Amino acid sequence: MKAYLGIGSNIGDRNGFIAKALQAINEENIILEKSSIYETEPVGYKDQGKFLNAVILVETRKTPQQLLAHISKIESSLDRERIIKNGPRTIDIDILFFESKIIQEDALTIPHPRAHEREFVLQPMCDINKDLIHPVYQKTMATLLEGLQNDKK
Ligand code: PH2
Ligand code: MG
Ligand code: MG
Repeated sequence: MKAYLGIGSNIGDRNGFIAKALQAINEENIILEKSSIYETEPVGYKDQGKFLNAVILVETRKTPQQLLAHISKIESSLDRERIIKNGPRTIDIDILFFESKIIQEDALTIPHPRAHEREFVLQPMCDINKDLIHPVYQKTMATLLEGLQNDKK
């Protein structure tokens, strides 16, 4: 099964945390593609440092729930502490898309509920697969990104 994961870091050695996260993800899945790494302004809670953001495509034998458990374990092992919602973090790994599944559970929403409205997700998604269709909004990553950029004008 193929899944797209969003990765973010805005504390400490951000590139180092991303590198460690990729290494840990690759221990139990296969990383097929990596986007560029982008430096982005914090969205939401603004009083925090800039993020580095990237997206990867993985081939996994896990279920979405098993994949979530794996990435949560990696987040904990990289000193992630949840103090402020949407606040600073050493590493954040989010499941953005899992095949074209739509899942709504207490602990897991796929597609990621804000993926379609975040440039720091859509820009790196477009690096990997700009023609991927969002299973809920039925628009490609390129179209969604273009929409956001037009809204800003
Ligand atoms: N993640 C958030 C909230 N705000 N802003 C940027 N630029 N990048 C992120 O990864 C990010 C954010 C919650 O997960
Ligand atoms: Mg996130
Ligand atoms: Mg998260």
